[in-house]
Amino acid sequence: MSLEQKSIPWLRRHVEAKRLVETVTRLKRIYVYEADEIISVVGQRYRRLKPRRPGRAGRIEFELKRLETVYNVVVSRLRSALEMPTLSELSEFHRALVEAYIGREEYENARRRVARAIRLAREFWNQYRWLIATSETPSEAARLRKEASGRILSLVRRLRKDLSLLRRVKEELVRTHVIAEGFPIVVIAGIPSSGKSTIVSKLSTAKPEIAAYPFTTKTIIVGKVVQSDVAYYIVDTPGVLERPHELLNEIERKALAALSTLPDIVLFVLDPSIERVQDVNSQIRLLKSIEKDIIKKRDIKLMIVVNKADITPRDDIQKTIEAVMDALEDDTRKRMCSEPIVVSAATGEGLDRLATLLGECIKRAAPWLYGKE
Ligand SMILES: Nc1nc2c(ncn2[C@@H]2O[C@H](COP(=O)(O)OP(=O)(O)O)[C@@H](O)[C@H]2O)c(=O)[nH]1
Ligand SMILES: [Mg+2]
Repeated sequence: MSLEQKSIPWLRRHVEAKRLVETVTRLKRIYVYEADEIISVVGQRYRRLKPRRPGRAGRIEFELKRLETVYNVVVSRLRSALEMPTLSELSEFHRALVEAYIGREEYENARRRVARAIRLAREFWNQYRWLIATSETPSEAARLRKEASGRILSLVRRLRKDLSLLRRVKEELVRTHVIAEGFPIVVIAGIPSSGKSTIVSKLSTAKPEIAAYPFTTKTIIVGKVVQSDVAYYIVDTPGVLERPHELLNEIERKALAALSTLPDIVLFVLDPSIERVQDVNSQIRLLKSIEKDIIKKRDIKLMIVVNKADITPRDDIQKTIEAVMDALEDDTRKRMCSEPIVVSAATGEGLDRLATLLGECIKRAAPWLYGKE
């Protein structure tokens, strides 16, 4: 990492954003074949082949051609799977997603096994083509060709899991193309049912699934917000609860990956209403863990929203704000976009103001796009 990247956090994020864009562009050009697809392509090509010359030499040449076809199809398809980037080539977010999705080791091992299969296929081809070329009879050549094809295809069959894992990772990472335009990113956080998805849907183009029960955000939903002079993404996440990392499910782990690597601003939603699924103290604890692990570590901004003003007494709202502000460190208070904003995502109260303040804060958080103040 260069000196600038170390000393200027926003520059580091800018570099990360570029990396993310590049990876997605690259991934879009890669096709990862599943084992069965490779085997079926081999079959098709095989059937099209016809002997070109009569006689013994022609038959032997034909067997050689058949094996060469198997080898070429297999190796070219496996090579295209190997175009998947290594972990170190990925952006921090993509690495965290791979980790959340299948694990780093599993990913690297899958790539390694594909590389090994390519080497072995090449060895078989080199060894058997010589044997076939020098065989005494056409039937001997046919037997050798069968044996060699069998061995090469069995390499492919043994890669069944690895290839489908690489394919899944590719598809998963390509889906992040929505944020791969390099605009700044607001990640929304808060306990389940605090109104995160409702806020995302009101502020942006995204249509998140909104329901009266927790855990409805089945995947990470990204909305784009375009205001007169600023554009950014707002990323909805399922409630990342105060649970140890090992106990999080896949979607929660992905949410955590997004939350810990993407944001320029964290928009934290509090629910002080009677409907809240966790009390205000637990919500503050969640905010404190985000303060420690994300806001401070990544040197980013924080916006606090108190939602459900339509069903919460003014008094409770005020007390919640005081408790939250008390709990935050001085340094974090300085990082806040503004004072906490009181809104009702349901009625729309306060949302225009929230949008305006977020837009202004984005400009400060992303000087590479909007210039320094
Ligand atoms: N009364 C009221 N209900 C709200 C408000 N915002 C969200 N809700 C409701 O709270 C529930 C959970 O909202 P949702 O956006 O799915 O929460 P999430 O789990 O944080 O994404 C839904 O039934 C929403 O309709 C609000 O401002 N006032
Ligand atoms: Mg939701």
